[in-house]
Amino acid sequence: QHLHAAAPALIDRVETFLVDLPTIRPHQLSMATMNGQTLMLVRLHCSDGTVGVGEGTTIGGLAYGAESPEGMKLAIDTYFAPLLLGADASLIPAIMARLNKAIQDNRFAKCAIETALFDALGQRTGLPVSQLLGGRARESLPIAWTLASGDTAKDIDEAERMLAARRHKIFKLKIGRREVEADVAHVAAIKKALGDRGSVRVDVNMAWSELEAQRGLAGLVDAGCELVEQPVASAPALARLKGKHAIAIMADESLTGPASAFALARIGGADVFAIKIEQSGGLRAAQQVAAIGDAAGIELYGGTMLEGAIGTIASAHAFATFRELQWGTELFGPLLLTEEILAEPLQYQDFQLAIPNRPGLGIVLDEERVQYFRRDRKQGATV
Ligand code: MUC
Ligand code: MG
Repeated sequence: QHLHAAAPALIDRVETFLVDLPTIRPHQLSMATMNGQTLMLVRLHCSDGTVGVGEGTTIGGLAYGAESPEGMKLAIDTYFAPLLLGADASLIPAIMARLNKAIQDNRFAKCAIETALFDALGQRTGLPVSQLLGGRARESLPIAWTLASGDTAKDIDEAERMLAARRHKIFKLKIGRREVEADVAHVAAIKKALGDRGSVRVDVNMAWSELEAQRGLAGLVDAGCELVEQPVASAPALARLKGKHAIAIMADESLTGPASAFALARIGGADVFAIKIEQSGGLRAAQQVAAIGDAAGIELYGGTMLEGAIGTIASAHAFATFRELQWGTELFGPLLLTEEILAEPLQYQDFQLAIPNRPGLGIVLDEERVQYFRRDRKQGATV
């Protein structure tokens, strides 16, 4: 038999659509209350028969960032697709370089495309995405849960249920909507109820001024809270707050890819990086953010944009490759949704998420359910 290179797999078709799914309860964050989640799904159909899937998801429409699911779809259909069609689907760095040259920002949409390319390459080669990204440092990931019902007693009940089910023992509380003192009292009550059975962290989503943060951090230390995520918007203010109180400062919104990670590390703006594949601009960009954190002595946490199953498992493959993951992850997105869109649900057990070992992302969509929840299939749909 002659040795010859296989014909390249070309991208034949770029398919995008929106899927609307309800949440199990209202999810209250400082900038938005979510009653549902919209997933922007992209499928790249390649000439070798492989089809890669990727997800672009954000929080509360445009409340969290400049990209919305509808906007991602428009950007991919109009501007990304012409750059993708006919390209050799296996040459992922070349494709991403081409996109990055022609398209500014749009990091979430780029992440969805890169995810789909890696999924297809995994199917083509028989390897899981985590292997394609360099190999795993771990087979499963610790999963935090976010308490954000807006009610202290309900949050305590919910945490107790998660502990009893052995699903989560790390709890992230969403605060920043109310007065600082009211929020601190809420955190203290939850930590007191959980004791040593659960750890408590908070995410302020930039809602505090620097002065409010000074007060808030002191109160949170007394409440037994171990970490505060993005208490203020400004990176220099994060740097001024860091080290003043016995509580870890974690950057989230301030991290928008490798350059921002480097800038933040340089000014000493964080004890911990919350790394998100979408905010980083893709799976490999997220690995670069992690490497910058490692090099700077900054600890790591795997964050979520409350993605559905596809974005969640793509994140899991990337986080599996991180050398360090001192603070675990919060890849609980699919558990916040009432509807399963996979043929086989992701495996959450013993406080961990198992990372699939099958080729590509290692998941199979339940096509009927996906089609049922498509926005453009609903009666009277305009998008
Ligand atoms: C964020 O800001 O970290 C993650 C968990 C959650 O409930 O919301 C997010 C987004
Ligand atoms: Mg956050």
